[in-house]
Formats: sequence, C-alpha cells, structure tokens
Amino acid sequence: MIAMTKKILVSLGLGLFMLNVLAGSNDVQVIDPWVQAPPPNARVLAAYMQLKNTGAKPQIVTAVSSPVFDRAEIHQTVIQEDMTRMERRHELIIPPNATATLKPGGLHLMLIGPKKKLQPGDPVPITLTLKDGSALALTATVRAARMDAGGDRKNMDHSRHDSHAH
Ligand SMILES: [Cu+2]
Repeated sequence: MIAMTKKILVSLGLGLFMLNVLAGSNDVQVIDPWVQAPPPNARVLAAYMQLKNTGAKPQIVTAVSSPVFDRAEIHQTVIQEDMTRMERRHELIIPPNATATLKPGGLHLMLIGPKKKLQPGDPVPITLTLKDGSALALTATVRAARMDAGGDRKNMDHSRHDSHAH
C-alpha cells in the first residue's frame, strides 16, 4: 500500500521534497514531525517525531540540519539527582524493525539559532544525515505542545520543586 502510494507520487513528479525522501533511506519513515512553538526570543527549539525503521539493518542518524537554523544537534533529556539537563548525542540509532520516538522529556532534535520568527503552523525543513551517507529530508510543523505531553512537564516541574532546599 505504501509502496504503491510512493510510486504514484513519483510518477506524478510531485516536487523535490518527496523525491528527496525517496532518494534517502527507503527504510526510514518519518512519522508526525513537529517543532514545539517557542516562547518569544527563544534561541533554541526542540523538534520531535517518530523514526520508523522498516528494514533489516540498523539506521543511524549522525547529523541534523535545517536551513532556518544556524545549526542542529541530537539531544537526550536526562534526569539525574533531581536535575533535568540535556546531553548531546552524536548518533541516533534506530534498530531494525523498530521505531525511535523523539518526544518531550526524552530524545529530541535541538534546533539552535533560528534565522526567523516561527509561529504555529509554520513549516520547518529538516535534513537528517544517515551514517551510510544518505540524506532524509522532512518538513516538521510548528505547533503548541500536545495535551498528552502535559504529564511529562508536570513531572519535570515537580522534580525541580523537590530539589529546592527549604
Ligand atoms: Cu536539547
């Protein structure tokens, strides 16, 4: 079903975006990519998505870029001794027949130095470079955090509160 859809899109010549996706790794599907709507004057934004590897070998993301940001990194949010902080990862491994989930409070793409103001609904082009040298182009949409992300945030606030000395 998916293969058929792709073939039809290509035969219609539907733009560079789809072609770029197909020219990249056919084994990685990008599901629901979005960028969290930033507070005013934010210098870093987070992008989330699911990366589904339908192939039989691991797929490894080694670099991230976006034309509307100075640079981008792979980050993991970690909670250590009641402190929430972000660690940079140099690789994002998607095991065979598995899905890597990038979500608030966990793995994310850190978009650094926005070149323009972004608002909900704006498209954000992002390119993932895989270890095999192929590129995976996607377009994320800016939107406010989802309701189901609220639980994560509440936990983070709570842990921060606990870390205060009273
Ligand atoms: Cu980060």
